Amino acid sequence: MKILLYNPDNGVTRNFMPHLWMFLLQTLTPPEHQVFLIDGNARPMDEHQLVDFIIEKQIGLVGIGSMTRMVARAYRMADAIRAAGVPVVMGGPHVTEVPDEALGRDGGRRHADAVALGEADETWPQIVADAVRGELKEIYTPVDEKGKERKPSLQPYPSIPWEKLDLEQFNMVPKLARPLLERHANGWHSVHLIPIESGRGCPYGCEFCTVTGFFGDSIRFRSNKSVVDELLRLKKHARKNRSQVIVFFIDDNFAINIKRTKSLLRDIIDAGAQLPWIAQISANLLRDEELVDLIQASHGKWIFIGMESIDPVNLADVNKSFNTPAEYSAVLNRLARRDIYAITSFIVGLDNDTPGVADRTLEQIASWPPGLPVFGQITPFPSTPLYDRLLKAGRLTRPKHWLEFAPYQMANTPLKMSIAQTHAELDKAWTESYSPQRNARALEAIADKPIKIRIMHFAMRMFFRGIYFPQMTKRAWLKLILDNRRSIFKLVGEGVGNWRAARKGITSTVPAHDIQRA
Ligand code: B12
Ligand code: SF4
Repeated sequence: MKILLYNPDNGVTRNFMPHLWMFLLQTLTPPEHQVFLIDGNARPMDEHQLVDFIIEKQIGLVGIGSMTRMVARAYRMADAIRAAGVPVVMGGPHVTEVPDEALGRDGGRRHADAVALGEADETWPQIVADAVRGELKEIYTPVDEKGKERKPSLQPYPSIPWEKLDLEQFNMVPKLARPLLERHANGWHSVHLIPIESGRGCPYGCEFCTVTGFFGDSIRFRSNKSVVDELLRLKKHARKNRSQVIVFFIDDNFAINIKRTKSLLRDIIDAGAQLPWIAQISANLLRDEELVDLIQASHGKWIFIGMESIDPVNLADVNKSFNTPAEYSAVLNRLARRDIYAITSFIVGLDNDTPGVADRTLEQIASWPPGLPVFGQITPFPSTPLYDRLLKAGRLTRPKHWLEFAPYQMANTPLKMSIAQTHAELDKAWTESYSPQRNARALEAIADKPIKIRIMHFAMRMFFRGIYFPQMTKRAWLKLILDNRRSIFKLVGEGVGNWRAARKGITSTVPAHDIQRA
C-alpha cells in the first residue's frame, strides 16, 4: 500500500525543522509499504493540490498529525481527502485530547476514519495492517494485554535513516544567501536542524501544559548508545555533504534526570559525537555547574528555558513555582560564561499580569546576557488543568479557539487587564525585543566573543523575529536587512578583515575592533 503522512503548515513560519513524528512513523512502517511525506511548511499545498497528489500516487491511506493550532487546517485537508474516497487516520496531541471532535461524535462533522490516541509507535503497524484489509477501527489506543494504557519504552528505538532522506527542503538558509555562502563560508550554505528525542515525559505538570497528560509522568529514555549512534551518523553525513547539522533534542525537559543527562553527555563527548545542539531545560536544573560544563563540552549552544513570567505569583498560579525569577540572571550568566545562550520563553496574560508587564519583563531581560526572548499569550489547550479551570470560571471567550485559529489572540479573559491590553503588551514585547537597536545592543554585549558566535547570534535574532513578524517574502527579508544594516556592515566588515588576514597568513582570534583599538 502507498501511504501519505501529512503535516499541515502552521501559517507562521516555514520549513525550519522536520516534524519527528513523520520520520518516526515512516521508519516504523513495515517495509512492504511505500511511505510519502509532505510537510506543508516545506511544501505548501491547498486541498485540491493535496488530493491531486494522492490520486496521482494512488495513495491508499493518509495519516495526518497536528498540534491544536493547526487542527482546523488539518480537518479541512482530511475532509477533502475523505471526499475523494481515501481513508484518513489522525494522530498527535490535539486528537488525543479531543478525539470525539475528529470522529464527529460531538455533533460536528466527522473528519477522520480513525484516530490514534497517544504515542503511536506500537499502534501504527497495526493501523497499517487494518487499513490494508479495509478494516480500520475508529480508535487506536496503546494498551497492554490487560487493557491498561502502555507507553513505549524507547528501548530499543528505531534508527531513523536521516542520511538517506532528502532534507534539502528543510535547509534553513534563505535561498538568496546560499550561493554567496557556498563560495565563502565552508558548509554554511546548507544548515539543517534535526529533531532527536533522547527521552519522553515530564512529571512537573505545569497547569497550561499538555505534556504531562500526554506522555505521562513516567519518564522514559533511549539508551545512550542509540542517541550517540544517531549523532555519529548525522555528523558523518554533514561532513560528507559539506553541510551543517544542528541537533534539537526535543525532550520536554532534557535534564529532567540530571544523572542520566550527564551520563549521555559524557558518552557523546567520549565518542566524539558532538554536533552543535539546542535543548529545552528548566531553569531549576541549570544550577548544576557540572551539568553546564558538560553541556558546553558536548557542544550545547542554545537552551530553551520556559521562564513564563518574572512574577512568582503568576508562576504559583500555573503550578510552576519550581521556577525562581530571582535566579534567572545567575542561570543565564552561568550559561553565557560558557558561550551558551538562552531562548527565554514568556507567557503574557497570566492572572497576575497588569498593564506594563511587557516593560517590566523587557527591563529584566535587558539586565541579562543577550538571548532570544519569545512571548506567547496564555493559551488554554484542551484537556489541560488550565482549560478546566477557566471553563469552570466562565472565562473562556473562545472555548473552541482552535476551530477559529488566529495567531496571538487570547481565548480567555485575563484577570487584571483586558484582552486588548494583553495583545498590546504582547506586541510591545516582540517589537522592542527585536528592534534594530536591541539587536545592535545584543551584539555589543558580546563584543568580546569570537565573530563566529556573534554572527550566529545575529542570524538567530533575525530568524526568531520571524516567529511574530512574518518574514515569508524576499521583500520582508530585504527590509529586515536594511533596518539592521549597521549591525550587518559591522559584522561583514570584521569578517572580511579576518578573512583577508587569514589569507595573508596572519591568524587572528582577536575581534577586528580590538585590532583597531590596539
Ligand atoms: C519540537 C516541538 C516544537 C517545534 C515544532 C517544529 C517541529 N518541526 O517539530 C517548535 C519548537 C517550533 C514548537 C513550537 C510550538 N509548540 Co511545540 N512542541 C515540540 C515538542 C517539544 C516535541 C514534538 C515532537 O516531535 N515530539 C516527539 C514525537 C515523537 O511525538 P509526537 O509529535 O507527539 O508524535 C507521536 C504521537 O503524537 C503520534 N502521532 C503524532 N502525529 C501523528 C499522526 C498520525 C497519523 C498518527 C497515527 C500518530 C501520530 O505518534 C508519534 C509517536 O508516538 C512537543 C512536546 C512533545 N514532547 O511532543 C511540543 C508541543 C507539540 N508544542 C506545543 C505548542 C503549544 C507549541 C507552540 C504553540 C508554543 C507557542 N506558544 O508558541 C509552538 C507552535 C509552533 C508553530 N508555529 O506551529 C504543544 C502542543 C499542544 C497542543 N495540544 O497542540 C506541545 C505538545 C508541548 C506542550 N507544552 O504542551 N514545538
Ligand atoms: S516543565 Fe515544561 S514540559 Fe514539563 S510540565 Fe512544565 S511546561 Fe510542560
